[in-house]
Amino acid sequence: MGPELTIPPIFSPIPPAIHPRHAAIDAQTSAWAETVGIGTEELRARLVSHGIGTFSAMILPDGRDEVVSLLSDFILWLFGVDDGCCEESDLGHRPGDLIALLHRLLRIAQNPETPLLERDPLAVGLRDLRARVSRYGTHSQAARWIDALREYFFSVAWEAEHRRAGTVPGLDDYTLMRLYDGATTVVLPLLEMGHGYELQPHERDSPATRAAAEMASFIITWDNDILSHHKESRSKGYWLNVIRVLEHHHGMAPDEALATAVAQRDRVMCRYLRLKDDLMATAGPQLRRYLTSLTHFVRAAQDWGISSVRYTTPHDPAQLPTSFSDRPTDDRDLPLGIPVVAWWWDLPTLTGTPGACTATATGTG
Ligand code: 3E9
Ligand code: MG
Ligand code: MG
Ligand code: MG
Ligand code: MG
Ligand code: MG
Repeated sequence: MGPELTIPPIFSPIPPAIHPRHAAIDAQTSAWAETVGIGTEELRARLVSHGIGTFSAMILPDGRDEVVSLLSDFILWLFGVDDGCCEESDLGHRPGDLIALLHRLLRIAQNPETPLLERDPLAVGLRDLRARVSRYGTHSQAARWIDALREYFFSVAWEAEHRRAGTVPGLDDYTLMRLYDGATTVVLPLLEMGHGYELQPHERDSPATRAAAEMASFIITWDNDILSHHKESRSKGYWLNVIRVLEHHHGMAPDEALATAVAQRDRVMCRYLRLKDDLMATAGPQLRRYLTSLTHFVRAAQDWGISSVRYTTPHDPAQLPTSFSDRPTDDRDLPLGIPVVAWWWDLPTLTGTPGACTATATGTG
């Protein structure tokens, strides 16, 4: 257990938003988890107290009700995998066995009729999620959702090897792993489904859109590392977090590691907002909608991260902020010195004003 860190208000110029049916969606997700039987009773009781429906309602504040509900059940399911199979379980120390389970789950996502894991609650839940993805998305959106699950599973297997060996990856490897193991990319197809459109491949796969999505993943997962540090550093087992990586490999004291992580996410937030505004200027309606949803996703993780009992842990309170800052601690438009993401600064010159970090987030899509 490390020394207690006090987390300062983090920089977020993005306005908050929430779907009006958040309470009903949260209640439906609790009922879904119970019906499917996700996790042990103890884990399930914790998960249904975390306000995951509220989180989903913040990600898609004006999305279709059915898809906000689908997203909510899916995020609870993801925590069933991340907490139940990886971070709090023996399987999470056996990467080979974990990969076998995850492969079988992928087959179920692709072909739900496959006679595998027929009574396993995670498989039962995944079959239901897959049916709803097919109902609200196109075939290619379903295929991308499965591909994104594969990249999430691949990264948690890598993390499991570090857990087994008791090792801490360096910052570059950690960043690469974290772009996927925060399960941010599996949410992206649902952003489209939430508003009933399909982003054209030439828009989705353009380097600038890809960079925006990667930067959103970076901000969401760095924010999670900052806000979940208390929960994670007090957990009984192995834990991995950018603050731990910076302490371990860069010889930083905890408060120095925290300030460094905050500065990194502030710089990426500034870069993200400039890129988003730049893309918005020429984007068609679908890409505008997508970028607006990505931005809601970033803010949702912040609002949920400072308020969910998952992170505030009232029985042993975390020192979390209750508000946000309108000023970055570092607004330099320079690469972070993390090679795997240096390409974000190689995109064609942005037209936005450097340092204009107070850009708007909503009302544009
Ligand atoms: C997050 O990292 C793990 C994911 C499986 C959580 C599911 C969340 C999403 C799909 C949306 C992204 C939101 C985030 C990252 C908050 P980690 O550090 O294991 O999460 P924890 O809650 O344990 O800190
Ligand atoms: Mg919306
Ligand atoms: Mg995790
Ligand atoms: Mg976790
Ligand atoms: Mg965390
Ligand atoms: Mg939205």
